[in-house]
Amino acid sequence: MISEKMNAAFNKQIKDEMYSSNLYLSMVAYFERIGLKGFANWMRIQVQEENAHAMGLFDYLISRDGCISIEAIDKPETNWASPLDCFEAVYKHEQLVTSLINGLIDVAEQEKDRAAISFLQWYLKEQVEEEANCSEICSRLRFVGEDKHALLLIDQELGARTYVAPTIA
Ligand code: OFO
Repeated sequence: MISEKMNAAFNKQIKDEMYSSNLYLSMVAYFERIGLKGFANWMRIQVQEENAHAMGLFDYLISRDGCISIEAIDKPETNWASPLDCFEAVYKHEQLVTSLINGLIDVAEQEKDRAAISFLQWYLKEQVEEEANCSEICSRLRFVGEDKHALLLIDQELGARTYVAPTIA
């Protein structure tokens, strides 16, 4: 069993994770367009991670005998001025997601839903990692500036990222 308020908050977060997935898919297209395949690969993995985050919430809500409602997802941006501009948008978005997860935990606390509080700890820790990863890439992009050779080295490195399915518990 789950309270109506908690149920609604979970449904909203499922939608927000799916928005993240679509936003990053739009970024895959951007990086493919400008020929940075390694950056595109990094974003493709980000898409898979966001789908896993959405499904983690989806399956959790089912396990609590909740009621799933798939909400409409807003259209994401399609263009960015530069790889740095794009990664700054990722960083800003992940900060927003962190505040959404905190809000979800606030609801769980109001509802005295200790099981949900415990479940959401994984998402909280994941956000720390998400923010740290994109903050680091932003710093490196700022450091290389207009140096195209250095940009290609970063592209090569990001191209090596592989997907590891998260164990959400
Ligand atoms: Fe789901 O963590 Fe990024 O948004």
